[in-house]
Amino acid sequence: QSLSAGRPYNALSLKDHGHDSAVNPEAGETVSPDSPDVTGSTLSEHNPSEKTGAGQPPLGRNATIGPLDRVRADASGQPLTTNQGVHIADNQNTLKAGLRGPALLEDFILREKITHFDHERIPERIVHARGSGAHGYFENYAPLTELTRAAPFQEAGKITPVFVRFSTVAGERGSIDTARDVRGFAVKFYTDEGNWDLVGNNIPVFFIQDAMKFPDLVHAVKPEPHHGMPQAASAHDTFWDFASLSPEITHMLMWVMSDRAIPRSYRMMQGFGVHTFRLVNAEGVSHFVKFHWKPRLGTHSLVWDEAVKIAGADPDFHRRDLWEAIEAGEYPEWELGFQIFTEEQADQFSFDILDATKIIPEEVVPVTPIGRMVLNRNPDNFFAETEQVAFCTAHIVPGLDFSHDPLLAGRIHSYVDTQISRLGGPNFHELPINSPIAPVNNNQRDGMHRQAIHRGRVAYEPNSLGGGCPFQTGKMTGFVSFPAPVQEDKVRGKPEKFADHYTQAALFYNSQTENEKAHIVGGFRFELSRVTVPAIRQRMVAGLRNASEELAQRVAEGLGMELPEPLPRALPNPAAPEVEQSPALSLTALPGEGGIRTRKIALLVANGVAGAPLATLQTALVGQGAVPRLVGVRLGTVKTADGDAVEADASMENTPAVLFDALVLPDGQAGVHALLADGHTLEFLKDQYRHCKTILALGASSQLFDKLGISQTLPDGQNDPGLLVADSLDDDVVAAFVAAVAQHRHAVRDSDPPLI
Ligand code: HDE
Repeated sequence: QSLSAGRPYNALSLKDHGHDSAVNPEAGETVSPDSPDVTGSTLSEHNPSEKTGAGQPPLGRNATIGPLDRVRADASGQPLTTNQGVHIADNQNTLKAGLRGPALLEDFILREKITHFDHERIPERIVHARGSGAHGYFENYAPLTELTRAAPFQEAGKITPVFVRFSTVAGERGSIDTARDVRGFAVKFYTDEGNWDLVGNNIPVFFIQDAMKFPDLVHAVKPEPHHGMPQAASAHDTFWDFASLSPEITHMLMWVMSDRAIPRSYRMMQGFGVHTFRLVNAEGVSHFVKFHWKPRLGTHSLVWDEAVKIAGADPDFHRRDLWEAIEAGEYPEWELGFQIFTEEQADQFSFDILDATKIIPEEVVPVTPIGRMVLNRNPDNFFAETEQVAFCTAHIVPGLDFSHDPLLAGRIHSYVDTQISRLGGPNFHELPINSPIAPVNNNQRDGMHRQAIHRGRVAYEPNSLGGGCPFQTGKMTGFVSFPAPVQEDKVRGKPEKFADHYTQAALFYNSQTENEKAHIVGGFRFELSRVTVPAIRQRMVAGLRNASEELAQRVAEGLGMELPEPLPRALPNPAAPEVEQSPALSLTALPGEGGIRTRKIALLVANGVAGAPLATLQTALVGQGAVPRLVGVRLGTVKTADGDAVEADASMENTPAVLFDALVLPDGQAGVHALLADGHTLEFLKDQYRHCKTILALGASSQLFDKLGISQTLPDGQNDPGLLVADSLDDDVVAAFVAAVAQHRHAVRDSDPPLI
């Protein structure tokens, strides 16, 4: 059996995906017959968008494909023109008075090109500037007519197209993906009755309770204004100064110091609507709801040392992961769940459901599965789609409504407002990625960049000259606000339960595994160790004492400081919580479907390695949907011990260990020696080991373990289930390796400080 590059999904050539195939449906050409197709419809269905774009758009289910085709541009086979459509004869030289003479002002071709270039950039989002998007669809499981009249939930099997954007919050547009941060999880549903944006995060609570504090929070976490540092990081004085003076932040800090803030992949994180919303049925009956997205692949995270190293090795780590998975047909999937509860239940809870720093434990109100979301198409153009998409909490449809959460209220204003400067005026809804599938008819007119050409003399209502159109529809199809009764004094203040800042912070910490707790301690220690003003550190640890004495003690130890007196509590006697522990709050609660699909596995190679076992393993791993890569000392040909020639897919220098989920060390004495001669090898092995990943050593390569001083028996005497040693490769070894990789990481090896 000869060793080949297998079918690593990120090695799919552009050619495989039709970029350069210039398919011309007009000429009767079709695309490759093995395109992914979620409906089972055949590719003989004409779809002009096959002409352009990345990947192979699956037909049928993604209704945004058709509408967006009207604006898709494809220059294949076309002459170069100006913006006025004039063919350009020479795109190399400015028009000059003589070969060595001055450039001429009349050169409209040069001026148009440079002028357009000068204005290519738009303001980046004030928060969530860095993000990655994808198209897909939501499929509803069962009719929910008793709960809501919202279009996506009316029938079983109903498909609603979506566009999703994942993001970090604090970093600028060109910052790194693996910063410790909340991730945005924004979903635009193009429903039959208008666009609904569920603009959520991967963490179910927020830093603050009231929109009034948002600019303060963001100013504190963003790079400090005098010197513009640090980028994409909360580990600095101003953030922790604000945090230590804002006890309401305590619960959120537990989440952002946990591994939730460094996900392994966007495909492996949960999403949450955060606020309480309302579902309203056709009779006007309302229930409260909290929205949850649960990833099919389970929740998996990086570890901090790994996240830091990935930031250098591949700043686009999450963007690349999402893109490559979709290109390979490994469509990420989430299940949408509702926590549904009544006003009467809400009144009984120990916390306030209008307080975005509180969750409703799943043990108190279970999450009901509602439908699934699949992302099956990469955007054709990053700027046109991912950058110009404008999410807005005000975009809701009949059947949904807001609660009185004061954080949500500020958001309903902010998102429309911010697009006006970011996207250059009030017509951003006409940008193709933002325009609804539902028809838009109203009397709003003009403004910068208006696309629609409105016909007729009438732009007002009521009118008789336009036959009364467009007409208001009344309750049957129109949006009606839920008539929540309100009768109180105007006041600036908060309800009492909002002042319990610590009960749920404790609930979160106490619901984590020992390993997760240690990572939270490590998160606080790292961040606070970067704080230069000792008083801020003191105040922060003093606040943590109110959430968990154990946590405060461990953080204080880590910082080499005495435990300060606890901060005074705003609410000394909070209501007793419904639960003391919530297993659902641990990342281990959602292991996913198991298996190793899309996991990246490094097989180290050098001249003289035993080729046959690697080839067998490679085939087996590809069969399981994993992505094995041959990683060499250099790129180029490697000669195996049998004299076969194989090509390395990557080198240890260009693709270091942190970019892989698992490692295979090859057999073959000469090969192992060649690997040992390169210092990268031990570094590779050390990082894989330190980050608790699965390592399989075949035959002679177990010497590498000795060299690093690692052993299958851990210091506490336990066996390390992620460290596999085999004299030769057989089916049992392959099965044991696959099972170990499917564990994601081996927490028993984790130690603080690291063993190696
Ligand atoms: Fe946002 N937020 N936010 N936010 N937010 C924005 O809108 C804002 C909050 C979230 O991929 C901005 O279009 C205020 C909570 C996501 O394009 C801005 C408050 C949650 C995204 C804005 C919050 C979010 C944003 C910046 C407190 C989770 C990225 C650019 C009252 C439920 C969407 C933009 C995308 C973006 C305001 C708090 C999620 C400035 C005022 C809570 C996922 O309008």
